[in-house]
Amino acid sequence: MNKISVAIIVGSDSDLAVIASCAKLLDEFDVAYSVDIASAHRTPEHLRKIISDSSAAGAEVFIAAAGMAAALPGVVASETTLPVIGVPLESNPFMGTDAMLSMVQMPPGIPVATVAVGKAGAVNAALLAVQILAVKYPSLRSKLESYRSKMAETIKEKGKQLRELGISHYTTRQKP
Ligand code: RP5
Repeated sequence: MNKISVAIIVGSDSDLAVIASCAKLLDEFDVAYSVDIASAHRTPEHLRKIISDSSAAGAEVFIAAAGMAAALPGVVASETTLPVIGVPLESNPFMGTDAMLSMVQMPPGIPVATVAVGKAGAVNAALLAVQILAVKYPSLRSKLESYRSKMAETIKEKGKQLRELGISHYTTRQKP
């Protein structure tokens, strides 16, 4: 997978810090990606060009992250038949609920796979993109399996460390 497999688009440079978790995870899976800034409302023509250039460059999945009245993933989805994952980002005063509803409430016919708000969503967007690509690239399936095994091991290890410290769930709950 040397060509661009995932095209990440953010609505503003102010979104880049959160989406860094997504890019980092794609790096871990050795999945190639591009990152562009384009806004559905502020730069609609530029956005259309990025969608078209990314598709021509070999993008197979789009990840679109935006906050506020986040039309970005929906507009991307309206311009391509490739899968589009939407990451709603937090902003005041609605803490990402505004962006989430803009993404999840797409009209029938133009779906956006909306993930969690913020950093959790950025991580899950990368994993979902890898899972979509794994249908075509079997080598990614074993990487996903080892990612999950490592995650489970890390959680079990944390529980073990708690027990070694003599702290159990029960005693933690008894504290005021
Ligand atoms: C959205 O508006 C962007 O995705 C960003 O989350 C939000 C605020 O953008 P800036 O004013 O920080 O550029 O379009």
